[in-house]
Amino acid sequence: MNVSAHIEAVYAEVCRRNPGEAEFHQAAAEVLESLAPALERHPEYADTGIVERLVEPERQLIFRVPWVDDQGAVQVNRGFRVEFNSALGPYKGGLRFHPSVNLGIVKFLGFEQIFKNALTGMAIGGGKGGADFDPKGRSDGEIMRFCQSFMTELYRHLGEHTDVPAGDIGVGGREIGYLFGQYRRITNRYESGVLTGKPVGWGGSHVRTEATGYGAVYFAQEMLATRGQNFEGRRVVVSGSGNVALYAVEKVHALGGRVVACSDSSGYLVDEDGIDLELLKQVKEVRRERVSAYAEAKRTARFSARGTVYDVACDIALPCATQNEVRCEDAVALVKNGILAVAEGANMPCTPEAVRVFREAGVLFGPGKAANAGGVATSALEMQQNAARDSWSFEQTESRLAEVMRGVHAECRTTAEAYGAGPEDYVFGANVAGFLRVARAMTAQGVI
Ligand code: NDP
Ligand code: 2IT
Repeated sequence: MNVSAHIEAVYAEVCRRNPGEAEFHQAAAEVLESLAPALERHPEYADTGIVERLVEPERQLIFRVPWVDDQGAVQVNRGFRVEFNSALGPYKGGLRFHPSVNLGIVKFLGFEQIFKNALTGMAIGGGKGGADFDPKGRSDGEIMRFCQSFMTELYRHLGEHTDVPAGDIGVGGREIGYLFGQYRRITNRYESGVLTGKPVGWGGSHVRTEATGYGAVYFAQEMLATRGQNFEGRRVVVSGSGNVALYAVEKVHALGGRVVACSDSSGYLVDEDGIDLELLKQVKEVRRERVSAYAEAKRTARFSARGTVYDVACDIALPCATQNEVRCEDAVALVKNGILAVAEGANMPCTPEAVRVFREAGVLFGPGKAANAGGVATSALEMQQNAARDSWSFEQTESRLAEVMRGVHAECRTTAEAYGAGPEDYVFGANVAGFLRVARAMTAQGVI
């Protein structure tokens, strides 16, 4: 079978075997479309079924999560952990708590994670998990009981050498704390490295909170530098206002750019003075309110529940909310307004049609598996510190993060060129570079 027919057959089988999992099909298609040149150069990977094995998770867990709410009513959620690939190290990837979570979403995230983690050059495999639990409006007590019930099932599948979760949408330091407490209680082990994203002071790493947002901005900075440009004086739009978005805003401002808009699922906020990060953190992190509360507190800002944040003209866009939030028409609007670069802080925020629009317009485009790799890379640094019972300074950790992001950026470009594309084809470069590293390890370890 020729290489293209082989890839098409694998994709057809992914769709047949995983019916209804649209996001997983999308993520698989995007990677598979890049692989022909790599498989032509390495027929041994085709011969040993590497691609067929890569698209099938090593293990998929689905479990009941019963808990009691503040009214005394029993609630039942569904928990997931997809342990996708452990050729390079223990399964590593976040947990997402959001009502939209289902098996297909966890699989798309877990699949992306394999290549992202490989790109960092660190010893981490790929996995992802979560639950269809909606944390919005829940009390601290409800969040704690939910996390305890979730971990009461999940703990048996985890371990610092087996599977190491972290946060994602709806899971931050508070949730990681409750999850860790329950793991410690059940196992009677202080196994620091079993979860990352722990608060600083009891095993957490400096910079992990900031890492994904900072990393995405570093990645954008590297892309801009190849064209002799930078953030200085640039108008920037960031979508979302959660963990990734907040620290993307912080780093853009530190580099002399001005973030004029951000959003949440209820609408978007424009502040031409530049987003006041202290106020935004107060609204989102302390009060856990909607971004509209920012506009109520600051007169120069306006909130809109209609349209999208991408209607706001900008030089650089950092989508940091969720999958498929940047549609074709958003990309067209951004291009019309003269956008230079897009770096995905979220996982798969741009639809394939939007990516095509950026590519055809010559916009620098950093795909999530490269641009947002700073979060998981810093998780791996947290694991290193835990294993050594050590704790590094903020500066030391941030310089390691910056080094990893420079490395990921360079790897995308050199691999893209080496496999016959232009150096600016970051999508192709990221997919091929991630694939090659995993494929090498899988081949060496035999058919398992
Ligand atoms: P948070 O829960 O901290 O924030 C999520 C933000 O995105 C919120 O502003 C939320 O708005 C918005 N959002 C979520 N779902 C939707 C939706 N369906 N429609 C519109 N807006 C939505 O999550 P993170 O910041 O951690 O994660 C953001 C993205 O970054 C995700 O794609 C995640 O997978 C990715 N990522 C996260 C990493 C991390 O280290 N945390 C690492 C790498 C990638 P609202 O509050 O209204 O729901
Ligand atoms: O998508 C991601 O890379 C994350 N949510 C972070 C994973 C991690 O293990 O730190």
